[in-house]
Amino acid sequence: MGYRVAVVGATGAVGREMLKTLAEREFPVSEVIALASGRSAGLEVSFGEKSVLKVKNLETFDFKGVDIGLFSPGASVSAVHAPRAAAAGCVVIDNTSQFRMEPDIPLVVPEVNPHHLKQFSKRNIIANPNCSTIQMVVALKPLHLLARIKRVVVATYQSVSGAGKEAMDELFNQTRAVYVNDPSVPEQFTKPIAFNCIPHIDKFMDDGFTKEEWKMAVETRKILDPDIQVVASCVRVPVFIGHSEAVHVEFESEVTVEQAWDALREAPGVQLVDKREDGGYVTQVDAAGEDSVFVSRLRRDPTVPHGLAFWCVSDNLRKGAALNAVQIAEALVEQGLLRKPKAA
Ligand code: 11C
Repeated sequence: MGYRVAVVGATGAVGREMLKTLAEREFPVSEVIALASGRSAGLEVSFGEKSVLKVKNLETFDFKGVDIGLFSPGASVSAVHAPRAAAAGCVVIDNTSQFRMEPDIPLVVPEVNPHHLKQFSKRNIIANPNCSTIQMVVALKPLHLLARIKRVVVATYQSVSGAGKEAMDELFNQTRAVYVNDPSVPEQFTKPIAFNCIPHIDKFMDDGFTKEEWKMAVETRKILDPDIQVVASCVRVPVFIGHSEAVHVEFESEVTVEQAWDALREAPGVQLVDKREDGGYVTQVDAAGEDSVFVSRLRRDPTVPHGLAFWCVSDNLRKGAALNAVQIAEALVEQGLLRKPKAA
């Protein structure tokens, strides 16, 4: 017995990671269908160690009989094809920003708000949050249970894989070009990304924040608590995989470092690595390919009445995207929210 699962955007960095994650976690499938734009139809993608899937054309694909659609094709494509799939009875788990803030669409991180999932039946669509939000709320949830969080100040250090495969190629090519003295013109980013940091992710909004910074604020409130204030500064750094965040939290009442350590040690999805010595913390290179949100450098913030500061790191393609989407599918199964699977 297993589910018919479609992966939409199967040739992209996240789509490939979705296929890998489904196989690694042995999600019960009877069939996996790889879908992408007409341009990519006919290409081959791997599903697990042994299977190769031929990519089909999303535009002409009929979703009738498909149980779950894991979508990561870009917001404008999801805007058209996710409702089409949902209307055909497929439960869509959408990794794009298209539906996240719609009130009747749940925005879910299974470690944080699995109880929101049951609202999905109104539209048949569940939204997967932005990668930088996901890792932060996984770390904040156990702390919020200790003493309510009032305000979060966060600075991010986000890898180029968040911007897709071409962006990863640009970092590689620009880095190489510096060594062979053959500089290339930036295409994916507004400034050179090799040996540089760019304080700009997603488009600018009227108030001077970028959309990535806005997403971290509004998504955190929708997932965790509508009363939490969040101010973010999002920065692209020359790292291939993994996002890091320096997070400063202000609580309503006192939380000691020891209480926070204990809560984080027990928290689902979190690994605490906080040795307060040289190398006793996690970096992006350590977190790439891993499933956890790693928390390090936890310390008291003495500049506010009840404050803590910490560093958190996660693989943005895994927990920040593909893994979270597959965990949502697993939670739907656990909560009995999907129709019964057909025999394989
Ligand atoms: C980045 N966080 O690192 C973005 C990628 O809203 O799903 C994910 C964008 C999104 O560029």
